[in-house]
Amino acid sequence: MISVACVALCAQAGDDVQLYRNQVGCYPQQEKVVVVEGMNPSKKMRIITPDGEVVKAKSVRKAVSPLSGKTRYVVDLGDLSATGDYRVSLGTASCMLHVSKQPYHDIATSALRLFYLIRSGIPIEQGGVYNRPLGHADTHVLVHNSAASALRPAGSVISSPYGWYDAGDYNKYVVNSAFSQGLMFVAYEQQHDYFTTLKTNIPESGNATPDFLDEMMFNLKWLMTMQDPQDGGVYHKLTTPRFEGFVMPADCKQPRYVVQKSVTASLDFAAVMADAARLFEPYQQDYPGFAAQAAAMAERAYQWAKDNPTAFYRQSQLKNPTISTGEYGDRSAVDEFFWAASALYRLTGNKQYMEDAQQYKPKRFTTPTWGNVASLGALEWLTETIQGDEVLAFRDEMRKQLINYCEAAIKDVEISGFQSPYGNKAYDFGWGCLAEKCCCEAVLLLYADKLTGTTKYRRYALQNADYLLGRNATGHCFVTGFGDKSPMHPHHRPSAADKVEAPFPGMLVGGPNPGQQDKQTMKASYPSYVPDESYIDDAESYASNEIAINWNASLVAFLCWVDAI
Ligand SMILES: [Ca+2]
Ligand SMILES: [Ca+2]
Repeated sequence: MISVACVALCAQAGDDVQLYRNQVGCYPQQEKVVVVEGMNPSKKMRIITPDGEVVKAKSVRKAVSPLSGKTRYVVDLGDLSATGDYRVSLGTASCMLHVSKQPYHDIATSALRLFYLIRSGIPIEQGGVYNRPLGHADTHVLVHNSAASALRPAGSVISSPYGWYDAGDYNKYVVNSAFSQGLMFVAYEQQHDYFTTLKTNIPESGNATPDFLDEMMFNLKWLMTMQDPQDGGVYHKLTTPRFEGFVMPADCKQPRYVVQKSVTASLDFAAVMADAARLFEPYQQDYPGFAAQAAAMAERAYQWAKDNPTAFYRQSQLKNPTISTGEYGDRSAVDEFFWAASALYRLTGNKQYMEDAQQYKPKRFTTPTWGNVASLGALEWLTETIQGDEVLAFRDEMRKQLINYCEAAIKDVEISGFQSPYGNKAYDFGWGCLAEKCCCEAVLLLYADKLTGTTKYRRYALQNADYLLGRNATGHCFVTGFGDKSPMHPHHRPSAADKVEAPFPGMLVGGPNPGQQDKQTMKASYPSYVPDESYIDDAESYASNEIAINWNASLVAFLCWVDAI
């Protein structure tokens, strides 16, 4: 809810003409829309084609934002199917729209390559200006008293190297990294040919395994060390007691711990190891024995979760030392049980997993998040490789749920403020919304097309790309290193500490978040409380400008999929 005073102020601020458009680029056949603020563009907008021809816009529609009360105009530029740069001008404002055959290739590749740049426990030597020495070897990690077991009492030392740094910080969290991999595995399976040939210039680019899987393996190697070999339970995270300052990895000195085993970490681990066991099967040459080992680890972790179904991670109960880093807490493991049982059924065909999945299945399709992974479970059933009558019935149910979800998502596009499924409701905005809502919604739309053999939903998925890359109320392209107005100061420790002006490229920031949970600790103020404008490009803003592996995973799943089709 916004105040009357704000509406009046916002309405007056319209002297400047603003043009909002996708700053990265469009396909020749993609819908081309510019959103205008500050002037009615009817008859006054000029569009100059790459050949210098002046053409008229196809249509103009007025849209009043339910979030800010601002009046905007949604302009459909028309077909514009020739490749090249189109100049759009109105009053004193002008912008370029790039049309090309592979507009998303660079940004998609960069989003995936980001995972190389944030690898932990190795020196980065193929990162150009982002090269850095080894930090966080994690060969001397302490077992916290909350995680103690007979063979690993409190204070024992284990080795738990590699994996990706989670987000703006330097810790490694099982829940989030397993979720991130699960989400990217969905895209990998559905666009297999694309991913198997994609090169990302990483140390493993010369081997016989797709670079995508090599990158996944870098995190899987770490994940495997997070299972207690004695009982199969999985530590919730590997962490310092407190967040480090804004320093480089090599300068971090706090001790690192593994903490309490949790039901959610164990189940997410089980699901992603089951998926990995399947997906790495053909790549024994580079990773001998991995598939069998991952399958066995997955089943043990699942059994531990069945034996400890209420072992939720409770950070506030941890003492000596207390732990104050990201909690990734959860109150329901029903969705995690569903994902893990589904993935394990797919891997093993064991009826017990089918029965468990039936017990835990969701009633409707939801956008996947680290705390609610039910849809990752549903997608396990939607692949064509699972056979059998019982499976087909299950599959049909999940398919209906997905289509219902997609129909609801696209319902109001033709009256929306930015011509997109995402971004029209206040609840579209919150911590991590650009990933958890905008990108993940688009992935599900693309999935529905693939599943039903149509191209109906593709248009809407691309509209979310337009939103993400500049056609939104802030005018930002929300991926670092791309577009002409993108975040320069993400909440990301190495980007802030490395003395390189530009942040790591290919990072998706959290985005507009009216919750502003960080405002008390920031020197700067947010420009607005309006949900779709509550964003600030400030390194202190962890609530709107942080980066995270699950967010980049959704960007990879989305943009690589788009690039593939
Ligand atoms: Ca490779
Ligand atoms: Ca959950």
